[in-house]
Amino acid sequence: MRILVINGPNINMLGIREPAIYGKNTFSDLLSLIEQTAREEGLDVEQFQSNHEGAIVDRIQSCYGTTDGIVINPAAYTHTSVAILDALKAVGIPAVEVHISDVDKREPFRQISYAGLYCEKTIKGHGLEGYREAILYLKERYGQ
Ligand code: CA2
Repeated sequence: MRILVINGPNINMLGIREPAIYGKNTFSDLLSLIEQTAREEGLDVEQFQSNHEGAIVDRIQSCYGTTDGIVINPAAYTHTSVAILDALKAVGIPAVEVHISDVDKREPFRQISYAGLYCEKTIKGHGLEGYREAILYLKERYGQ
């Protein structure tokens, strides 16, 4: 099973500031956790991070016909990007939204999610572990 994990803007800065919200782990720790999950579960997992909305749209489009599931943390674009929502709808691939923090307990603007209107599940506030949960969910639901 082929899964793409997409991380949006500033996720590459994890661990540098705001540990009370996002924890002390770094982006490199996140990459390792996802690689380890892929190895343990026998999955083909690719990772992509970008600070640019159009690059994320391009990467989602490139999944068409090649990828079985998408795990996406669109970061700040969660709350603004109709383009990312439309790209997810266009490719029609099962997707799970992940947020490291519990966005429901933060500022009101973080409680709106455009990508979440497409994703069949949202995992929030479970820290980096949320990515593992999302991958396992896709494997259980769509893997053979
Ligand atoms: O909780 C999440 O995973 C978020 O998607 C993270 C985004 C935020 O804009 C969303 O509302 C919720 C932020 C990504 C990382 O931002 C950093 C900020 C300071 C230091 C390091 C990373």
